[in-house]
Amino acid sequence: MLPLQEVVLAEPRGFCAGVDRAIEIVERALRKFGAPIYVRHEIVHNTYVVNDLKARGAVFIEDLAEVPPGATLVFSAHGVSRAVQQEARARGFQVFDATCPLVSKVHVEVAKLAQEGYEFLMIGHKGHPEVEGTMGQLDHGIHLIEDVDDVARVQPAQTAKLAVVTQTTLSVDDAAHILAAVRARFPQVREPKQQDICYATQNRQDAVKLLSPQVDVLIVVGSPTSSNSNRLRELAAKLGTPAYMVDSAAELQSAWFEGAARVGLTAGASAPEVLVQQVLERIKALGATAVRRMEGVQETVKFPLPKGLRLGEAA
Ligand code: 0CJ
Ligand code: F3S
Repeated sequence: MLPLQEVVLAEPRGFCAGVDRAIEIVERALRKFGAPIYVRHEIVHNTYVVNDLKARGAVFIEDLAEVPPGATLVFSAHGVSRAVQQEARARGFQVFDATCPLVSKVHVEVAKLAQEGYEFLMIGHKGHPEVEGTMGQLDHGIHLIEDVDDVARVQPAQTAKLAVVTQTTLSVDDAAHILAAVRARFPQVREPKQQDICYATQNRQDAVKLLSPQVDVLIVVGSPTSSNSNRLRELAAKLGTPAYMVDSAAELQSAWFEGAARVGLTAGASAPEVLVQQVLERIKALGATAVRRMEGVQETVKFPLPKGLRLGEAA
């Protein structure tokens, strides 16, 4: 059996521009207005990030009924429905919207096409907050598609004006497969000019595709609730590489590395680099001697902060 030798770090991995911005919004709100800052849903799906912000005075809630009058409220990176926006406005909260601009773009597209009379198919995972937020841009006329069977089952009221949108953090390959079934059944369907799956999801999956065949086991740092992190683990497994997702270094099991010479290491878009480094140290302690960074796309995307939280702005 080969001893553990090398850890190969995926590139890119970890935080995307939308996650950076969302966390910074909560941090700046805490600094500017003081605790408590209410956050609707986990700001991003990561246990470490959420616990860290909790310790600094963020209060995570699911229902706006839990927010007291006069509070400052942040919407999570995954976005919210119109109903949630309206309720927040009606109750007079000071709101900072940390919805990723790439999710907001999908919301705007849905609202615009709905005005033109379009009905929608949304490819996504049931119960995911992004899906609830995007579907919740409309009162009706948006149908959830989770798989190819749903494509066969869906019954739009009309098909002349039908558009398809997707969650931003899907498996690129699964989404393409479902989209092919949508096109086959509804050849006239209108598709986004640029796919709704975001650059960060695409890049992290591309990196895992390159890395998986080079390693004997792949570790993904990410929380169980994180869609994009789960997709990375799943992708490696589909490519035949044993893959495990961990929320922290403490979850690593030495048995996973038995007979493995090379370990791949990546992180979902919501998983902080500090956790990657802790996982790396643990794998080194198990015997890995070399660390290599794979070549990969350099991401330069950066999103502006919302008004009221920008540097140099008057209070
Ligand atoms: O939905 C998003 C705008 C992605 C946010 C970053 O990732 P995460 O793990 O919080 O969310 P997903 O479950 O959507 O991957
Ligand atoms: Fe936005 Fe994609 Fe990150 S939608 S929050 S850039 S995973």
